[in-house]
Amino acid sequence: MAMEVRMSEATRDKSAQPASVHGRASVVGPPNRPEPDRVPEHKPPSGPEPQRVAGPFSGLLVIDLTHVLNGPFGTTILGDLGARVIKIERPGHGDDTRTFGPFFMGQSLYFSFVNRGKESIALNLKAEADRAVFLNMVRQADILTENFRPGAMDRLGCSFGELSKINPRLIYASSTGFGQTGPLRTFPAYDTIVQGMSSLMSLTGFPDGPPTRVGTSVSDLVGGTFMFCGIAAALYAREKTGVGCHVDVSMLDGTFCFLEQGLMHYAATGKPAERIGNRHPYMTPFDTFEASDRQFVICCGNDHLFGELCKAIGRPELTVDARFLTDPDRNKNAAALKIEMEVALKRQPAEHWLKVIHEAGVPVGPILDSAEAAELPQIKARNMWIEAGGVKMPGNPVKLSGYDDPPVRAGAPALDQHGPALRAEFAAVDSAGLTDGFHLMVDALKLNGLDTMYGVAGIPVTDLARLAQAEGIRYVGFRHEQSAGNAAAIAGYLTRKPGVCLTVSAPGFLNGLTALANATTNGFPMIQISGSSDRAKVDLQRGAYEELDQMNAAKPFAKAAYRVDRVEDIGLGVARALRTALSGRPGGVYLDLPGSVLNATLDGRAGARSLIRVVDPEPRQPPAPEAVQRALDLLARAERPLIVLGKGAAYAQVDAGIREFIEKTGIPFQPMSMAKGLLPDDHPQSTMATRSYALANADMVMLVGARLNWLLAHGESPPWSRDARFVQLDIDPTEIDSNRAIDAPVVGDIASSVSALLAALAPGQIKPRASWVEALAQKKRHNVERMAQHLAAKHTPMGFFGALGAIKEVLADKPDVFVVNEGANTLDLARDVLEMRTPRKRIDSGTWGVMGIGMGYAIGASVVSGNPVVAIEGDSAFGFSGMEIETICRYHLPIVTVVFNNGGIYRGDGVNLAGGADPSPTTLMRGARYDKLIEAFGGASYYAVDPPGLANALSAALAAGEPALIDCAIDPSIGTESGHIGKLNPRSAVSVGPHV
Ligand code: TZD
Ligand code: MG
Repeated sequence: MAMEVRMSEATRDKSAQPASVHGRASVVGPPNRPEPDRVPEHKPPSGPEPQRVAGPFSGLLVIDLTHVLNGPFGTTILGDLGARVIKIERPGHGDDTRTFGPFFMGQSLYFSFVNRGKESIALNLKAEADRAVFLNMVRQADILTENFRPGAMDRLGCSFGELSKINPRLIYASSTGFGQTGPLRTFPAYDTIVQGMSSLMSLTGFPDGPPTRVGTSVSDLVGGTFMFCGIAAALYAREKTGVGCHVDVSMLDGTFCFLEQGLMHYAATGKPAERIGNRHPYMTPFDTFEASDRQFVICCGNDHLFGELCKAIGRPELTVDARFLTDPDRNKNAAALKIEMEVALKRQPAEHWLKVIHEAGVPVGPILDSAEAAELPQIKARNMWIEAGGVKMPGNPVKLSGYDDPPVRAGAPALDQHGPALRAEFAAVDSAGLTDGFHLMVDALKLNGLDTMYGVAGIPVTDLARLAQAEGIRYVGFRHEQSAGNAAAIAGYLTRKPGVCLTVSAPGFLNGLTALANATTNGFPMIQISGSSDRAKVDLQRGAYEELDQMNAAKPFAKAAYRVDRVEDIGLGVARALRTALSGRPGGVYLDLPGSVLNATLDGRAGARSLIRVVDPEPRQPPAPEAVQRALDLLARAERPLIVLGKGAAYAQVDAGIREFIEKTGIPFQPMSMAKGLLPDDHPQSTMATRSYALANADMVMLVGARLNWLLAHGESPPWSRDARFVQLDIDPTEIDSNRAIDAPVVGDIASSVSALLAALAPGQIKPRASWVEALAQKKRHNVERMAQHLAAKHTPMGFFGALGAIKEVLADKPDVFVVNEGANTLDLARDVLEMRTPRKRIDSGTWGVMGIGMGYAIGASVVSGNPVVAIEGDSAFGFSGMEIETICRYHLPIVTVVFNNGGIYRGDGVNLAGGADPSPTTLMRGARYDKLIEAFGGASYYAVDPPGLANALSAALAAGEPALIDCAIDPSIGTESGHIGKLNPRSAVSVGPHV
């Protein structure tokens, strides 16, 4: 360490220096001029002001009601990092610190140091006109900060609760002396009070001296610092929840958690720690030492360094002195050691020792005064002594790569300097205090945390989409409503928050309806909001533009369909849609919004009052205790039990509980397609590789969020054993006995049911026979070996197994990748081959076996998670939503679409039985190159003809993290008609001709 700083005795007399001129790099710190009573007028520097610096928080608006030190310190960091900070001050007087010294160039440096770069407006929040400006600011703000005593903001009608009604995304940060709760909440606090009360003062100073305040207002500053941290955390949370929260930090909490060894000592011994001056409590020598001219610091953390130090100062014999052999010895004899060391140290000046000890590799440093610290080259090199508004002050301590950290910043504002401009900017836009259906719809969605919309714009919802985006809702625009609806549906499945799909009237509505119906069938929560035409014309069938009685058309296809007929009912409509979509078995809800309701106006206050924040939209529904007992009793009697996990179990997000029940009981489990990964596919209890044997031989089956529909052969024999008995966990009582007698129904939400089962389960109560477990294991080994042979096939043209083997390998170490899957052979074989390791990462054609979900699901999954997605698509399946490739490219989503191109539905070699020129009904374009499609939109294209080529393409595409499409040439002659469900495919017994 080249200690370049000169340690002059004092800069204390430098106040005689003339004040330097604004703008020159040589500006030196403030002269400590005694000030008369008069408060000098704050003069902002003339000339062009430096602009606000771009930073990670650029675009954020902060309404800063904090004053004095702790809050302003925190909001200055927000401003330094790019946020726009508007400081609201009392008219006439402004922030108290405007009158605090020291003054320089007419500015209070106390004020300027913690208010640089902010805008100032003087507002009286009790005056109607000022209040309107303030509330308009709040409507647009991201963050509000205040450091009044708890209760003061409530009295102004500006509590977190009140303000979040008009802006649910508002992050409201309160930094106070003692916090918003507890007996001292309303006590006045200043830094020294908190330093005293926190015990910081009792720990500061020398044992023989009095308790001492730390040399700066650390308790104040720590409050501001934690307020900044809280705001940053709340911003991150808001990204996920769409709503703001109340950040509550206090000076006492912040200081208390800084006490470090003071509290460790108390925790270890029950006695308070004592002041020990500059010494370290557990390391010696670690202290200040006297050289011939001044004190300096040595920090010696271990015995080795102590040896080096003794050598360097010419006292090697100290290392063998019994009093100083080890750190604990030296701790005990710290005073004696200090005397011994100083005998040597006092012979030379500090500068000498700094060099010599540093060269010996022992940490050492000078004790600088503030003038010397400010002039440290290190401080300069880090832009920590900057110029703002013509005065020198500390810079921004938070450096981020990729963002400028300029040495000259905008200065602190004069009181109300920006008042006129801000009043104009935030003049009551809705001067009549009006709102309308568009705004209320957006507010209602935001209030309930619905932060993303998937849709296609047009009459009459264009402005709704536009406004939603302007107000912070993420709008993802699609090419077809069905895909938008599918994206909303899968977002609902993954987040347990209904996905919102926005459609235009009649045709757009109908396009979206297929997705709504599919979501309902699958139990995914979603809300389709559709604009609709003039009711008066529709109801008399007068031929309105896009005329359709949408609400009634939607009813059979949705869990519920509602229409909002009056603008003041928008809040109610959203609340009903949200609760219906989420509660009980989740599903799709239709909400009809006539254009006339969207542009109807309403008094702003009445509008705000009409909104509903839905409380507990998905209430727990615990099962009856006797039902739980009955289920456990039955399972205890089983010899060959089997648990079947459905996507209801995956949706519940109680992964740990389900795993615990399965592992505690040792029952083998069979995951349904979308439940794969709930426990990893390579879990020893998984029967994934031996499904038919497990189904045929189980004597007791426990269904968890899985229905006995066609996907489980209606519970019939075969494939099930005729004698098997069933336990069923489901939230919907009408699901019980739907196909076969259920011996032990457990009706309740999956989370509550699983925890009730776990709570009532006695150790060892349930135990599958060893012979059952062994038989399954043996079958599994056999099938896994057989599968490995299929997968190793590397011939050209590729078969399904060869291609899937390549994909399996690439995905093996990427458990976070979503796998979207549709097709017939492509679906059935990929389900069997691709192993899933984490919950809810496989999403596919689901209950209906529907084609066309691919791109919508991929986009929805990517938007809500940010994770990469691999969509494995049959060539026919891909065609249903292929145009959304453009959407993927437009939003730069990390989605890799792999088209299994076998030239047709099931296979590519179908024959026209009439012998004509037309291709057969199952034939698609031979030699089509789907990879060329994505080139039109700037995505990455790959063409793979063999498994190694496919593996390379997929690895490269995933590594790039960009939209990509891989056309994967599959042998056209190897697919099976209808994949694994050929028996559901009726075939003419009469017609003749070759069947593939
Ligand atoms: N339309 C819709 C909406 N869903 C469907 N399931 C079908 C039609 C019928 N269908 C299937 O059940 S699978 C399939 C269709 C058209 C396509 C199979 O061909 P593919 O897959 O290319 O996607 P493979 O790998 O060639 O079998
Ligand atoms: Mg195909």
